[in-house]
Order: sequence, then C-alpha cells, then structure tokens
Amino acid sequence: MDDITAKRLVFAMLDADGDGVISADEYSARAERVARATGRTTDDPLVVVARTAGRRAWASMDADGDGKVTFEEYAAWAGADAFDTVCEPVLGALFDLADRDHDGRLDLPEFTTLRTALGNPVGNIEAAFAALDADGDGRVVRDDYLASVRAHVSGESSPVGEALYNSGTAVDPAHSGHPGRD
Ligand SMILES: [Ca+2]
Ligand SMILES: [Ca+2]
Ligand SMILES: [Ca+2]
Repeated sequence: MDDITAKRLVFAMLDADGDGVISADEYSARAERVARATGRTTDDPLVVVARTAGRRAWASMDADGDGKVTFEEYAAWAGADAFDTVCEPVLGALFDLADRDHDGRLDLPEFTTLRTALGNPVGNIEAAFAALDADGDGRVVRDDYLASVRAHVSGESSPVGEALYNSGTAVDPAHSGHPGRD
C-alpha cells in the first residue's frame, strides 16, 4: 500500500459523514463515542485528557484555519512527526479509556469496543488484534498498537495498519478522484 492510499484510508474513517472534510465536531465525536462505549462519564479525567488532545490534533490539521480539514490538509500534515507530537497522545488517551485495569493492555472485547467506537468494521478489528497479539496471550500492548498505527500513517509497511483501516467504504470510488457515472 502506498503512502497516499494509506492516508486516504485513515481520512475516510475520520470523515465519518463522507462529505470530503473532517469537521471539528466529527473529530471530537470520536473521543465522546469511546467515552460512552467504555461507560465513562464526560467529566472522567481520562475523557478530559482525550478530549483536550483531540482538540489540539484537529486544530493542528486545519492548516488554513477555515474550520474544515480537507484531504489535502490532512495528507500534508499526516506522517511520523505529526504522529509523535499530536496523534500519539490522542490514540494513547483513547486506548486508556478502554483499558479498564490500567495495565497498558487490552483484551479482544476491550479492543473491539475501542475500535468499533472509532469506526472500524468488526472483521478488520479481529484481524488487527490477531496481528498485534504477537505472543498470542490474548492481550494487545499499548506501545505495539501505537507503533503499528505510526507505521501505517508514516507510509511504512504495516499489516496491522492495513487491517485496521482497509474497508470497503474506505476505497469508495466516489471519494478517490475517479469520475462518477451520473
Ligand atoms: Ca465530514
Ligand atoms: Ca482547512
Ligand atoms: Ca487492561
């Protein structure tokens, strides 16, 4: 998978309503969905951390400050540097919401709750979990999860990243620049 394809897959998931831009509400809804799915209250300190990191990430993506993140803005922004400074705190905070016993590991039901709330199809989640759980102990380690997503958005080969983000809707021709039939 090339770099631009990998970024398109992530963008398609972030652009939940498929209108071609990631709105602030669309992005912030992710943290709120994970909070709800994990049974946390809106004032839970971990929810506040995730919300704050998410707001910061979205603002840094909207380079021209017009309140919309286009694919061009996202593609120019996404990569290893942005991941390390902005994305990792967001994904780490969301992971922590799902990590009920705070041991830095998620079992399959917890991982499924997290990734479903973030918009992944369940079939992809199970494949990603299996790939991430290298030692087969039924737990996915926080650092392994973050490293795999980092590899995916950095354009490195990442089977886990592909499993997480590749879905039928993500490669919808209507959003990939091909002319439509209508
Ligand atoms: Ca949108
Ligand atoms: Ca913008
Ligand atoms: Ca845990």
